[in-house]
Amino acid sequence: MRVEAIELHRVGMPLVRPFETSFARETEREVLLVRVRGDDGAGWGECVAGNDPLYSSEYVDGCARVIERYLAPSLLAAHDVGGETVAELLRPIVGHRMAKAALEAAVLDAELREADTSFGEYLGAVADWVDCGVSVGISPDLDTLLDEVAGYLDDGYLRIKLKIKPGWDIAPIAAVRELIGPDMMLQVDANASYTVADIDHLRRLDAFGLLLIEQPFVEEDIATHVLLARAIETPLCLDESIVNAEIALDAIERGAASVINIKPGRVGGYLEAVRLHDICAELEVPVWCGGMLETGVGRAANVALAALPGFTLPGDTSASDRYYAEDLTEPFVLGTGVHAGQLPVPTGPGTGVTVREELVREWATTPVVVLR
Ligand code: OSB
Ligand code: MG
Repeated sequence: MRVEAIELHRVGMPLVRPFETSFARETEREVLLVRVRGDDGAGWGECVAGNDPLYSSEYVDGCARVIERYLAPSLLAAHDVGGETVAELLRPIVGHRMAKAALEAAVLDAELREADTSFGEYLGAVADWVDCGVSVGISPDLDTLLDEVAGYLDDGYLRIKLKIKPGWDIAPIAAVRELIGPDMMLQVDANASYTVADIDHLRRLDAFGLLLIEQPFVEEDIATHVLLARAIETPLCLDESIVNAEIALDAIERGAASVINIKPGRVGGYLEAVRLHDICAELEVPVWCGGMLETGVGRAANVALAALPGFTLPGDTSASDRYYAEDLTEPFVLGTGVHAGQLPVPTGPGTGVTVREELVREWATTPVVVLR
């Protein structure tokens, strides 16, 4: 299609409860949505960058700026843009994967709506429902943590992920394991907050029957992950380090990770996420779909991705109400009965959800930017 305009919308979304990690305590997300208008239809994409560059180098203002100054002009200048050519058109601009991913998602959404095809069908989904886990932030104290986890068990989540950091690890993990019993899937995410000096300490996590430990060390430090992987029984999973499919292949071959968290924003888009999935499937490395506190716009596409066959572990694809009192699309609600703890894969064209444009307008934090 020919891209006629690219709109940047910024929306303030208060979280239902503060979300604390080793790197930040967030009470509100400022969501950057991009809308691509083409000669045959329009589509939406969500940029998953955080408010500040604390999880990775990208952040909302930076993404808006790089789209305005570099990425949108490249798409607007191209005669023909398709979901499958966005990454190639934007390749000269180094990095900025979350910004690129949002544009690619919007172009795909526009194209797929026009073709009457869902994201799931297009990406290769093989399931109608996906298993969901929930990512639980660092709490002020153990009682508050246990209350929150108990609520998620009642909701039906199939797996609990605890955020950990030095000083908040053994005690919360032990308490939650005690609460949920030995069989419930439990994993932890350190968001790069440990160092090589913590290897002996981290070996103690083997006592808790964890599914995996996610990203204990900094993004660039594959070597220390290899050391830890050799020292513990618990599988290691990488998140921040995995910025494309080749890096994942390298990390797996070096023995730094035996599980991969796939986040489309972090790797530059849904198509790179599928390549990463395919490589892992070939190597029989289990993958799961990560999350970045997405609204329904990003969640819809994530749930479709999580329905690919290699996604054998529950994702951080939680229901809308885990994050937001009101979502920007129709809400994602966990199923019941045989579908307890699962979300349905949207079946409508494109992402299959409708953006509530009146909410996007009402909750806007800045005027809309229209690039032509
Ligand atoms: O490390 O997986 C992470 C949220 C924001 C940034 C990084 C991470 C997270 C989460 C929450 O763990 C995932 C979600 O529920 O969307
Ligand atoms: Mg993580």
